[in-house]
Amino acid sequence: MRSGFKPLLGAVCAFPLSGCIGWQSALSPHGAQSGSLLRLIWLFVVVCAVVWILVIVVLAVALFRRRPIGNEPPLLEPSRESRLNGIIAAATVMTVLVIGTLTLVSFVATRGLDSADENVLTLRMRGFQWWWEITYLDASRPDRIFLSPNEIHVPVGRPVRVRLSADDVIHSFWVPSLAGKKDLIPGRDNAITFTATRPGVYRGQCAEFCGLQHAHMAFLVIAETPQSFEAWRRSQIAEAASPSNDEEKRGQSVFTVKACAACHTVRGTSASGSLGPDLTHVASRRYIASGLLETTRGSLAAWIADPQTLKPGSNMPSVPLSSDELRDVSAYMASLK
Ligand code: HEC
Ligand SMILES: [Cu+2]
Repeated sequence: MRSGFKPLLGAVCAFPLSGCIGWQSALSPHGAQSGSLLRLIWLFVVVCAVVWILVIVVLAVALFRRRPIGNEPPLLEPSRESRLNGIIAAATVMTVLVIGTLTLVSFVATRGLDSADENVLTLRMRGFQWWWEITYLDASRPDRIFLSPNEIHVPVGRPVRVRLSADDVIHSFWVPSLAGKKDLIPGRDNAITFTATRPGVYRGQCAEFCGLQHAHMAFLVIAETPQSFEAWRRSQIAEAASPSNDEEKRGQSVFTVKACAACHTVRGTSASGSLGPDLTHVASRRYIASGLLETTRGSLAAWIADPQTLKPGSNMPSVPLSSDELRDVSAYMASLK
């Protein structure tokens, strides 16, 4: 092989394959539903490839065996005519059979996607421009209901049913490694069910163009063992940590006195706004602003100082703060584990 060709070949092969791995890929399923969708995709690919090859072969044979066009009008050959009619009829039957079977198989496969037993964990997810409000419901214990914006934790092996709704525009729930896609439509309730089969962190993304920051509308699904899920749930149900030093104390009062409290809730304080994400445990989440920035004290300060530069058009305004206030309020935010 000539030098230069090998790396080129490698690059060409690696490019399409790079989409097949990682935390957001329909081609590496980690859930029951995404597994059956992948089998469906492969069935379609194989059947369609076989049909395509057959069509091309027949076309090539016809081209190679074509007879020269003479000046005479073509003769009518009854035996040849009836043979051709037979072939056309067989091809028609085959086409109907293939399309009918594929339709039936995809109907059965997609219908099975939404089945769940009584052990199901139910969440409510609302799409907003441009973040996700996620509520962990508990019908028998309202005191165990809590919010976890942009981050879903689920126990491995247990079906999760997500009730989907939207208030502004249409969004779409999509975690390719775990499940298919389902739209969140204003005025209409949808639901999707998925079961993670392996622990891991999977990325979800809004899959319906919903405005300026559509690309920055991601969320995480963290699948973990039932024990660590329960531990996480307990920590999320708890009220916010109290400030442990003077800086955090000052930060808390900046938060409750300034406009922040009008839009955000921190359970255990007087802040109870609901226009923005619940911040009771904001520092326990891996990302802020729907996957835009990893959660650190620095990124929290950058976000609070100028959300409109980091995420232009987002529904959080820049609230004027002195540099001391900014330092204190970000220390407080970073303490909300
Ligand atoms: C007018 C309502 C409003 C006000 C006032 C407001 N915010 Fe926000 N905030 C939002 C919205 C909406 C988002 C989600 C933005 C996005 O991701 O697109 C947000 C996001 C955040 C986040 C990231 C949370 C996450 O989990 O992604 C933090 C932290 C935050 N705000 C802190 C503050 C602080 C501190 C103040 C006061 C200085 C404040 N906010 C004032 C509406 C507001
Ligand atoms: Cu969206």
